[in-house]
Amino acid sequence: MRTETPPLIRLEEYRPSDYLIDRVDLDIRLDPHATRIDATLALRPNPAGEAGAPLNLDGDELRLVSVALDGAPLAAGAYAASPSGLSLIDPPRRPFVLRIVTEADPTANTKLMGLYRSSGVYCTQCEADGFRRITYFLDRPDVMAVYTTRLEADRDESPVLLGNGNLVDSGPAGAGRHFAIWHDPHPKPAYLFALVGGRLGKVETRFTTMEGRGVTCAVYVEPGKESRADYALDAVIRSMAWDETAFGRPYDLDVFNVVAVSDFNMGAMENKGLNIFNDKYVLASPETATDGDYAAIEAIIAHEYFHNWSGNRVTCRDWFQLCLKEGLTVFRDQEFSADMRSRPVHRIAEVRSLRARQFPEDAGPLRHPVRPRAYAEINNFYTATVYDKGAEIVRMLRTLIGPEAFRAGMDRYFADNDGRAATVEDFLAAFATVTGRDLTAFARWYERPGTPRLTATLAYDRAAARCRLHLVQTLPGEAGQDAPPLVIPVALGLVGAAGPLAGATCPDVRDGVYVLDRAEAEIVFESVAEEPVPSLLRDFSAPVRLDLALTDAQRMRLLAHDSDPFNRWQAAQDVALRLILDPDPDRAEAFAQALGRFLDAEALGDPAFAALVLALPSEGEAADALPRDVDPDAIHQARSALRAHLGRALRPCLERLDAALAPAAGATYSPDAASAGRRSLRNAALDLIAAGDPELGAARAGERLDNATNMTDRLAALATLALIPGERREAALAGFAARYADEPLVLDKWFAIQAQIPEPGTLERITTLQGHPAFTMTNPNRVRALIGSFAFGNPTQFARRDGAGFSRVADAVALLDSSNPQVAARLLTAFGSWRRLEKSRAAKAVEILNRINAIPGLSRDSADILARSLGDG
Ligand code: B3K
Ligand code: ZN
Repeated sequence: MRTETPPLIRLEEYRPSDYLIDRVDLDIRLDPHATRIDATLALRPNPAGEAGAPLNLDGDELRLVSVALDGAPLAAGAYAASPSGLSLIDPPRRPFVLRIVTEADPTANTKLMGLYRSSGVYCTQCEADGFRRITYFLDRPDVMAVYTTRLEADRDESPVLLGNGNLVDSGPAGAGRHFAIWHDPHPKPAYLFALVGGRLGKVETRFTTMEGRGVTCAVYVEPGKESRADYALDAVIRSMAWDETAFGRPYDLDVFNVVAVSDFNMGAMENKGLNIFNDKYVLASPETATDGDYAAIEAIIAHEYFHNWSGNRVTCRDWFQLCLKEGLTVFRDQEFSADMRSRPVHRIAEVRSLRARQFPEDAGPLRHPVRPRAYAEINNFYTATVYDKGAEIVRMLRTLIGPEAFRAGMDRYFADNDGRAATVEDFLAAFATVTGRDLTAFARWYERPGTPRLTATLAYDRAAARCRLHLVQTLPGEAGQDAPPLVIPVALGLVGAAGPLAGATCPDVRDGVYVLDRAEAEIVFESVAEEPVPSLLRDFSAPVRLDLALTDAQRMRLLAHDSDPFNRWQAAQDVALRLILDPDPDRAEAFAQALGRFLDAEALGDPAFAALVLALPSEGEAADALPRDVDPDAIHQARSALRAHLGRALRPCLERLDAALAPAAGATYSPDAASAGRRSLRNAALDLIAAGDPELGAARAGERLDNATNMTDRLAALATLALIPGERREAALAGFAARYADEPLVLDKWFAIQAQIPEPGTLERITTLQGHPAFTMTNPNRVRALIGSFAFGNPTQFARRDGAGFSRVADAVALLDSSNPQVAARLLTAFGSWRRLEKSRAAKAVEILNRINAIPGLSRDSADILARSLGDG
């Protein structure tokens, strides 16, 4: 068994680089198997580094062809080279020029890091440490250089040649080849380098910035799919306009290019002026993409574009500061989506995703602070904690200081750090400066792992018309009260029998927010005319778990009367969650009645919101509410029973909604939020009808599938049908596959739906699907659709008692680990919550994790996840 764990890199050991690189000139001759990279680096000793230190350039699986210093080949003894590094033993103590020629085989690069080919298109992925797979370099974000890139390729194979920055020259290069020279005037770290070469179609348009700069914006896709890029291009333009209005940030180059590729390890990458995307987050048509896909495309286009300021102009000093760009940019894309769509609906979606992904991570062995203090493999830290909890910290900061001061602080941050590699301290300093506040206590959010618990109790004194709210904060696993408290903004209000209690006053609450900065506090409300129900953590004002003992009736009062949409939704979720964890037919019936009243009164007024109210907490969320002995089968049964009950009890109401929300005959599809909301409620209604009466549901879903005019309705119907075993399901699945045989991204949806069927037969189904002609382990989207959906989205079958589900995922990891360690390691994180499973399942999980751990030559990526998952966390 593996005994060594990968070595750790620690924040406290950060030192500035001994050398800096000011300019990089690249001459890259693209070839499928022998691409030549001729790099000229203008280096100088860093005044902040150690004088006379050896120069150690990073490399990863590199093949060195030649190296020269100031024009002369280096003597053999003057340097040491290996695939993973190039060192100059005694470099000059003055500025010098290194010319390094390496050769790479992009076709053989299955890790999809560095330079690789995707369906014949040359592309790159350099974050976090992929540039060192192209040439030897100081591959760290605080080394920033100005890049000029000459690309040369066969004209037929790669008519399109794209680089960072602006195009400065292009033309024929002889022998059927051509070249393009790109210059990026903005100094950048190597992780933002990119190139693309290939046969691509494009859509383009012009945008004029607030500064009057004309920008050509283009989206490049597989030829023939250009019309599917229109929505992404529109999202680019809307993002550019929004960042100017909301944050005063204009674009800073003459071109902005987005390229879609079909083999990509994650969603997209913010390379300067040349964003490279997983095609799943670019291509959309009503026939192939759901409303959810359109929303995701809009959000990710925006996210990558917003990085141009939060990440590129101001970058990170080191990878421990990852949340500085990611948390902030997620916050920015969330605000953008909220402005483009319904703010409360979007907020609820954000919190659902936080609870589904970040809360379990924060409660398991893979937990880490938003700013980690140590890592073995940085690519394993692109986590929900860094991204989503990171965004929540920025949101809390805005809540604490108010929107005007927040905007002033952001302006200050950009002004003070433009062109720099910054830290979390630099970020907070900007806000401290503009507000005059001390943010040291607030900064603890970046350092303390785990989801805090906020326990609240309310006591009402009728005679005095006064109520006291007692609040206590605790962090999980905290011994005693020694640890300093966090600063928790608690947005709150009191709700009476007919609505918010307007007359109640409390001097500690400002603008509806109480700031809890102690372990415990009591706040007093006066002039409270009737016994209220507290509405706490409105709009989910802090990423904490709230313990507040309310009766179902009190929660239903919040659903009916709270002014805060988030807490109205939360109230229904809380009742449902309790009913899943502790089933009770009478209370379920009362819940159904309350939901019925809510739906009748409001569903058609805000269908998207109503659909969220109808969506019960997921099985994962129910598991997450339990400290130990999680039995996924019991949760599944309880949740299904509750859905069946609601489906029966609400049937007439759901039928009415179904009819009222039916699209007009001949109506054309539009992905806008209002139309999407109507579809989501209508499909949620059908799904609940089917839960209550599977026979009827299957017939209706079959009909909807046949008559659907868009992918949203078609897929929703298929998902409903997939839960109802029988001939009809199999025929529908087969029909869908035949219809979309040439659409890999649509087949991914088909793989995912089947991988999530909560039946013992699913494993066998997955075996069959792994042999499907459209499936391949070499494409990350396929792997995530089939294996990922099973591991992360099918709790009963993944955690089967016999271990066969764990085993299946382990086999996939074993198969993938050497060819694509990043995707393998990501799959392994599905085991993150094993400790809370009931004993027999937990024992199987450990057995299987140990089995993977024993594989000789396991990647650092997987070894790191295993070491932490099996450690004492
Ligand atoms: N910054 C990239 C993620 C890079 C992941 C490296 N393993 C995409 C994003 O967050 O915008
Ligand atoms: Zn990002």
